[in-house]
Amino acid sequence: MQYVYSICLMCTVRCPIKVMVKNDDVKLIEGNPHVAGIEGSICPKGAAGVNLLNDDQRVKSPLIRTGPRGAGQWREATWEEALDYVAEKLKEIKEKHGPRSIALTERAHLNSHISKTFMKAIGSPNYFTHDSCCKGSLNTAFRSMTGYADGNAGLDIAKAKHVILYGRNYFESIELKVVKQLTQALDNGTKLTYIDPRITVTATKAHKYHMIRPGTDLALNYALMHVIIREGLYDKEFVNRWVLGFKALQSFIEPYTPKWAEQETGISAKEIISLAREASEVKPSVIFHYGYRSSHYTNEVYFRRSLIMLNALMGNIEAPGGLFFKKGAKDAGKKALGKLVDQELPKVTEERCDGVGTPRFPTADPAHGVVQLLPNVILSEDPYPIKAVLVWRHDPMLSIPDYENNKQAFSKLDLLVAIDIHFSETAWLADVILPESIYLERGDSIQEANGLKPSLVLRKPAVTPRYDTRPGWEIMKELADRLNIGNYFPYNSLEDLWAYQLEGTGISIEDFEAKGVVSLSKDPIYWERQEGLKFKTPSGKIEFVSSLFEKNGVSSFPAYVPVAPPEEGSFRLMIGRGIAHTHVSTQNIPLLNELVSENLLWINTREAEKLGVKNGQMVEVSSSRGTDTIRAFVTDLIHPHAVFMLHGFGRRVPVLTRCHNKGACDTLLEENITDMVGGSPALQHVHVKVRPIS
Ligand SMILES: Nc1nc2c(c(=O)[nH]1)N[C@H]1C(S)=C(S)[C@@H](COP(=O)(O)OP(=O)(O)OC[C@H]3O[C@@H](n4cnc5c(=O)[nH]c(N)nc54)[C@H](O)[C@@H]3O)O[C@H]1N2
Ligand SMILES: Nc1nc2c(c(=O)[nH]1)N[C@H]1C(S)=C(S)[C@@H](COP(=O)(O)OP(=O)(O)OC[C@H]3O[C@@H](n4cnc5c(=O)[nH]c(N)nc54)[C@H](O)[C@@H]3O)O[C@H]1N2
Ligand code: SF4
Ligand SMILES: [Mo]
Repeated sequence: MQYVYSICLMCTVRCPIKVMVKNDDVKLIEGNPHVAGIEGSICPKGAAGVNLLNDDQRVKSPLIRTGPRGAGQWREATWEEALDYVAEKLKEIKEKHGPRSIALTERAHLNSHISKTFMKAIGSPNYFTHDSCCKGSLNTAFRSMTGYADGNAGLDIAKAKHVILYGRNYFESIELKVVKQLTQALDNGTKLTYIDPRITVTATKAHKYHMIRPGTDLALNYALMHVIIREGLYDKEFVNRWVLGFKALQSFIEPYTPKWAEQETGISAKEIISLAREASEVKPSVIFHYGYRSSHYTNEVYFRRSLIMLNALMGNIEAPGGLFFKKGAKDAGKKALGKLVDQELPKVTEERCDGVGTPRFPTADPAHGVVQLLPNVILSEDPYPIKAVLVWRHDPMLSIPDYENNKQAFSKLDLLVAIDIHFSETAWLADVILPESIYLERGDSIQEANGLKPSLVLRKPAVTPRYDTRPGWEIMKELADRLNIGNYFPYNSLEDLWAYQLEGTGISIEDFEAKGVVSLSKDPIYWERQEGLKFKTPSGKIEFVSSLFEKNGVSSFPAYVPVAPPEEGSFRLMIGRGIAHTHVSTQNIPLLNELVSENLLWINTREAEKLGVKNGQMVEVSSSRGTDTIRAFVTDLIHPHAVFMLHGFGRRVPVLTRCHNKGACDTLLEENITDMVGGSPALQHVHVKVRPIS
């Protein structure tokens, strides 16, 4: 028996793992016992990695399309053939339409420095990640107030005395380490308040639960701030020293009283006042959780900003039990890992096709783009044609709202390439599928795990590939060589790549041998709170009135506009994740499919009665974009204005036999509408009608 320390990739939380291997086969996957906060723990998806390894419905070799798009007609190709094919097509397209007509989109991952380098080297500005669809508006909220992206911030749940969660369903949409911290904190007396139009598992752990009317959390927050400021409950010293624009907030929230918010949210004024008081009592060790998924409504960015303001009013920045900024190698006095993208690379001068970072969309993050705008750019060719899209570890067909529109757009391309492990909906439509080896079969770039105690973590191969697959970093290098930009990829092996990253750090790859991680700091690193906070805004403060917004003519405090309640007989479609699955990745994995094989439509008991819908009955759900069928779950656990389903079901790809056509596809029903300040799609903007069908 042999043990290999690595990093899980059954979801992108990336927990450190310990893999038990015998005769080149994986016997068991556990959490890495040496990592504080993990200590051997694993979630159901992480444990099912063994099952993914041996899944015979994975993509087993490079495939080139031979029939119409999406018809499932492929020919197996050698790697040389498939890579040559892609490179030739890319050259042709670049020649004819310019490098900007090539886009790449990916779920940000450990090798993203490679894909960014690839795009810069070919001269295209059109690098996208999934970020906008997950939390673009949170990212913008953070950058507008602190100068940092949300990914640079963290929450010290372990030491908090009161945690307030707005639909952050930790106990189902998990982050293993935090679930453990929160469980421990609850045992130690931490208070939990949970706000969601739906009673989730997390709600059942809370001391207080509020069934808020969907889409009205911003009203709640304005009223909380109203009470906190009126009663002088905020941290005056912190606010005086570090906040820019407090006075503007003070006059802005004047009309937003608890009585007003009661009408809007359905939460009583008395409850709102007592939440404001209770939270303030334990400041600064109180957390108004600002996430996670923030692709809900068109005013999302202002809701996320209001959450950061609440934290600042509590003075919890860089305080134990509060909000902190993640520290990396440099903060620990060490050299950071080398990244390919830090090389001298050609300057890309073209504007992004989604307009991000230009006057057309100045506030969203050009480092990620706003990927849900891509389908309509492809269709309209405005501002210019996009002819080729490379997709790596991402399924935009399902992760961008409006499935039929996506299908039209991606079908219009001259070249669609998917680097995936499964037949994703995007891969199914592609010209070429380049199958990646799964995380247990490959190594990747070393991870910088930044936080209060930064560390480095290594993913390394536990076993050899089961099929004719390759690691993504090798696929990109092979493509780069064929496009004559191979000089920007100075590695020929995983060891070379690791050596490139580690150069000058004083750390060698052998240092990972014993525990799979290298710690960069023994003690937590905090900034000094009196004078040492390092906000990257022009003022050096937390900007309630944002320079980024004001200089682009965007208001920091627009008047509150309620989201429209559904008309009689319609419902707002809410979506989310469950404990057994990762987005759209795991529905066909046998063990996880056995746990949850279809999604259900949560519908309020009284509303179901009005429609004649019985528990367990099949219903038709329809929106302005499409229609699908699903089994009803009739329950008192959901607000009457909304229905809810898990994301990632109702799959169309027939060769995924275990999940094909099981449940309904949320993407098919959603409208592709964007928060044009923050950058997230308003995934829950859509209203649906429900009708019993059997
Ligand atoms: N309609 C709708 N859209 C959404 C959401 C929603 O709820 N509804 N949720 C949003 C959120 S929060 C997020 S984070 C995004 C997620 O969006 P995605 O990143 O698109 O979803 P995932 O399921 O994480 O993974 C996408 C693809 O990665 C592939 N994959 C898995 N492991 C590997 C690997 O090792 N290598 C390669 N090459 N491929 C791999 C999977 O097979 C899958 O096809 O979607 C967002 N979009
Ligand atoms: N098991 C599992 N865990 C995961 C993931 C996964 O795919 N599977 N993905 C990871 C990723 S990328 C992400 S982004 C996170 C997402 O983690 P969460 O942010 O916890 O996201 P969701 O599962 O989308 O849950 C959204 C919740 O918001 C509620 N909600 C809907 N509308 C409103 C509203 O108007 N107000 C309030 N207060 N609540 C509302 C819904 O009822 C639902 O319970 O999970 C991470 N963890
Ligand atoms: S939360 Fe589960 S699936 Fe995600 S990385 Fe951790 S162990 Fe793997
Ligand atoms: Mo996400």
